Amino acid sequence: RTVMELKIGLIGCGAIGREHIKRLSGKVQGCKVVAVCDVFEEGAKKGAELAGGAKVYVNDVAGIVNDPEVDAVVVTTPGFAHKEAVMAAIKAGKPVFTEKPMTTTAADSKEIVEAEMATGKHLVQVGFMRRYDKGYQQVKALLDSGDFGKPLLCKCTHRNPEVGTDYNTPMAVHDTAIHEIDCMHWLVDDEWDSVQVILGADTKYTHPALRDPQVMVMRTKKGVTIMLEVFVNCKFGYDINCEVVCEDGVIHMPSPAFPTVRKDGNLSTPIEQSWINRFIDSYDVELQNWVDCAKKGVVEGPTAWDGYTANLTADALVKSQETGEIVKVESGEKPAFYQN
Ligand code: NAI
Ligand code: ISE
Repeated sequence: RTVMELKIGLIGCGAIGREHIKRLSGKVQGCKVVAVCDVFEEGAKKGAELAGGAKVYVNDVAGIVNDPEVDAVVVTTPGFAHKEAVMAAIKAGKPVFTEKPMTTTAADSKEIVEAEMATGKHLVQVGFMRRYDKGYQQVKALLDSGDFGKPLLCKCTHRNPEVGTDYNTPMAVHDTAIHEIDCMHWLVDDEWDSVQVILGADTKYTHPALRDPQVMVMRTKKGVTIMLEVFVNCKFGYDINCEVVCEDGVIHMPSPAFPTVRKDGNLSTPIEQSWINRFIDSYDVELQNWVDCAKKGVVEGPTAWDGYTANLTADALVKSQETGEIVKVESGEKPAFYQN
């Protein structure tokens, strides 16, 4: 049947869940959030209110996914809870958008890939929204033009002002660096070959369960080297940078601009403070595209295979956090089902 207005059930009414409810009830066209779910009733009620009234499910993933009023599912629970909701949506044959990471391990993500392939339908999209960011897209267009020759190495920073006390060393990989794991291999159009984590001096703002900052060195099969600084208690802002060094020049990613001001003897420019604003346009474009595609029964954005290979790379980085050694990434052949 043709779905005129995509009726969405959203699971996980926390920080990004609420942001997505607002955009799916405002900027994004052709959809409506008809049901929400959270483990906490209060959170679910708040989500329902932001949707302008929606059915409330409390701690009932199967209930919301199988609600006949729900055409498609959005998963914004923490990473460890994504698998249950995504698997339930696949079982129900409904399109599902899950925030990153698809799951927290490659083994779990492989189960999702196999379950989706068994249905013969493309149902899963992963929230790697950087592919929709104007800055990354401009860098990619320049790289693809061939005017800069081949990319040789990339220097990236992924800095957050601070994180909660439950954020630990492996989360620097599967919660944070997972964005570069997906985005940088898409940008240079190559697969990961090996990775290494270098740990050194820790900031006084961290705690024993979190090594911070971390340097991640990732190499693609063609030998492009990505040097990524992950620093999640940098204190000064949300600071995402990407520079690609090529044979015939260097490309620096633009970020949304702030005015430079002269005041009180200082010349200054503010730094972004949160992912909410830094990637605000990307989330809008990403979800509009997902809604349009879900109605047609197709997936144009990052697939379950992208989610799985990101997890494989993340697992290798976590292993290197423990040993300091270079770890190989063995992703295997992309199944025909996921070839464009
Ligand atoms: P959060 O902790 O603020 O919210 C998670 C919500 O899910 C909470 O309300 C919690 O009660 C609920 N929840 C937990 N388990 C549940 C279950 N089994 N069923 C129903 N509800 C459940 O977390 P946040 O920051 O909103 O992150 C959520 C997800 O979004 C994570 O996977 C995170 O990595 C991702 N994220 C992505 C961003 C991006 O830039 N693409 C930015 C921020 C988060
Ligand atoms: C968060 O979950 C996100 O996805 C943000 O984009 C990232 O910068 C942050 O480190 C994560 O915790």
